[in-house]
Amino acid sequence: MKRHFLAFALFVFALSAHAQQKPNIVIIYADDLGYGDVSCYGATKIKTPNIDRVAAEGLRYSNAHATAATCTPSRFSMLTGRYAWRKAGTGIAPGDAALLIPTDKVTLPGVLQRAGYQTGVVGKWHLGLGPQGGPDWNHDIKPGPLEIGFNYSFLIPATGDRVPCVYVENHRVVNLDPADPIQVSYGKPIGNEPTGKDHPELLKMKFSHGHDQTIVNGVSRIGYMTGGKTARWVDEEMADLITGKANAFIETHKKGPFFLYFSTQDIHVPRMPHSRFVGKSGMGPRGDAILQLDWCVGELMKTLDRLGLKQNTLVIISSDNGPVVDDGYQDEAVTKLGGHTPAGPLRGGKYSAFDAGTRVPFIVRWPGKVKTGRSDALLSQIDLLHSFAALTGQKLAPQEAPDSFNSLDALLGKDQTGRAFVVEQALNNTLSVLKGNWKYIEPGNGPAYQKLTNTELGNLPKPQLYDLKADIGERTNVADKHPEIVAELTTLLQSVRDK
Ligand code: NG6
Ligand code: CA
Repeated sequence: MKRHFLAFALFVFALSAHAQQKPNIVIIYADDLGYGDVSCYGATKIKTPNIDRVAAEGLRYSNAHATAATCTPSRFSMLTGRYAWRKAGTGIAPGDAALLIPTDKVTLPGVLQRAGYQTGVVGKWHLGLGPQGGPDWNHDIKPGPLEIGFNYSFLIPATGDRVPCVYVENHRVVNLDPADPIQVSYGKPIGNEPTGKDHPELLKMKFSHGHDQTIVNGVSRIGYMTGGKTARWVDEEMADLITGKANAFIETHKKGPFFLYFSTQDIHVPRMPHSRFVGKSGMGPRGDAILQLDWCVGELMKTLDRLGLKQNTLVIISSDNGPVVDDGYQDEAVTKLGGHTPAGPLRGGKYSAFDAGTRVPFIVRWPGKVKTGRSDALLSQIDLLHSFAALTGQKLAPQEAPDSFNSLDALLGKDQTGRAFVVEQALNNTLSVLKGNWKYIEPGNGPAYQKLTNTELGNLPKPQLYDLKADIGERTNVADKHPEIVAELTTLLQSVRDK
């Protein structure tokens, strides 16, 4: 009797072990979080204990890159495995853009869906929705995430600072009253609701540049909207709400395998964290939003722990682009910075061709499977697609996700070298290549400096070459001293372009 029970128990154990072979995958994707914005990357003026704990239990990468220095192209590249600059119209998307990702090509969630994963996206989307001409917010909004490989979506359609300020769950705006339909315009004003430009006295968060159109929740936004009153979000509740949706997704799919793309709005503008974080960082709303982001990470990790999923879940924490301090609202980010360096030792920031544009925190945790410590391997988020295909035993045809390489060994900490090179895309589409110690920025006529955000964009009419080993802050252009390296990297970049 006892023996039978033992055999049965072993059988059940083997079955469940088999069913759990494929790890769950959670990507926590912060918005505008800089290389120096968290304490495990050297920040001393702010503490991020939850992110630090994940890093301590996993691998912290020193040389991992978003594909671009702004949101839409970064996310497009990560989800499609194809450089956004190959496709026109993939720059920072207006809130009424049509879906930018083709529905007939391989995608990151699609690859995992094919491998039997339940796939969900919760949070910021910013990749357009609906057919050419943009979405009809009052009916089924598609194509969208569900048409490119996600089984579930709960979205901030564009960004926190763009209309429409409503959530979209699967194909529908949440809490929409059909008697009060939503209209959105990125051209002429529509409706008669107050704008920030005409009624600054109504604002609880004033704009510093741009962001002076329709006022929602006391904050003026980019774009005009009317209607949808019952559906409008409250920025201060956003983190709690989306964290709850993400936890619910994990709970629902705890049997696994599942893939969750949790795309937080923090720390993008408008920085309007919940009142329990207000004033807690001493750095104003930008710092408080970092604390809120850290809290979200903690909540998700608690859920994994509670459900016994920690061991079999691969967690990634990263950011879509580098940091910016004043991104359009008077939120004291500049005056209260207090010696904090959002980009760490790097030059530039969000929008920039300098390394702070794309080199971001990147942490991988998979207990027992991923080594712990620090990795200096060169990594690009565009490789997640191919790496996850490899992880789940799938082969991709050469034309599928053409720019995504299999970097699984680097991701798991088995390979300390990583990619041969990384291509970075800045605002204005200036491209750079990072290879070994060298960083090459192609010549361009874009502005060198963006005054409103105080960003060094890194554009120069002549080639730039930096020796990152000696000069991580890209201070000394050594292109004249090393014409052969400039030539090699120019050719390399051209070959990637021509591919
Ligand atoms: C810029 C916005 C900025 C931010 C950015 C997109 C103005 C003046 N600035 O155009 O606030 O929304 O777009 O950020 O409107 S991203 O992280 O989504 O790429
Ligand atoms: Ca961003």
